[in-house]
Amino acid sequence: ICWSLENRKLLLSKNPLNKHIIEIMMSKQTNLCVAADLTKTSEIIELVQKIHSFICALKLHIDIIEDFSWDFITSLQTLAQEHKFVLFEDRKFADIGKTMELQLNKGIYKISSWANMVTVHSVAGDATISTFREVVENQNTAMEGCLLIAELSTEGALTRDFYPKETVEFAKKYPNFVGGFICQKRCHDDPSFLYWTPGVNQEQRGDGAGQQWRSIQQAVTQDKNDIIIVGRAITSAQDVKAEAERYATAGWSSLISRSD
Ligand code: UP6
Repeated sequence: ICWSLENRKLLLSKNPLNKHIIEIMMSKQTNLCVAADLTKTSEIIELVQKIHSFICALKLHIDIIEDFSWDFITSLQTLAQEHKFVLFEDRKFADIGKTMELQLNKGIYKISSWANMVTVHSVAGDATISTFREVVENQNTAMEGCLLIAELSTEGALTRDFYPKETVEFAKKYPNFVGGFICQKRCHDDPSFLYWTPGVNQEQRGDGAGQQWRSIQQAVTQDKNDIIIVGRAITSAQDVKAEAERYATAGWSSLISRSD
């Protein structure tokens, strides 16, 4: 098995999301996804204007925004197009297929119309992935793929024992639609998936509310994840741009110096 990005790009032709992401990662030399957990659209746009050169993906929780508007989505799409990053809605779908379809397509946010990728819990079984596939195949959508949540970063999470392994089995059935996993440790031995990891902070180890953070070195070199998802370590920094650059540089050098 060869884990170099060049090799993985060749494996990914069937998976539009991963092809897109790996191209961005290689051309911008970054494996940083920033979690923009801010509640005002102007704060998110300002953040993106500072960090766009350092990210391959911008992760949102659209339902925490207090002044959502379609102008905001249009601005994000323009920035994403111009500066090359994907729009990632971390909705963590976890319901029956029909409800998931409605949550993807309807409501205020019409997620499937603008998000390039979303997260899906495997807890409801693989019907949710088959729903995701139907939406991508049958509708006019921005979505290129989804990530399955194999393992959560929180203390006491129930995503252990058989859970990551069974999640991987679901993903293997839909390799064109599942780009990879949200995990703490690389959860499968297949380089055609990408392994995304939250719970990264160079200075702090926890937020006092269950979140568990570890260093980039731990997340990428030891735990063998590919893409680091970083929120507050960057968004709460004094100098957001400098911090994004620091995380991107450290993340990328850990990734490219890893041989497996
Ligand atoms: N996230 C986790 N852990 C998971 C899955 N997702 O923290 O297992 C998400 C959170 C948040 C981001 O919803 O948006 O990643 C982490 O932010 P932080 O770096 O500020 O802790």
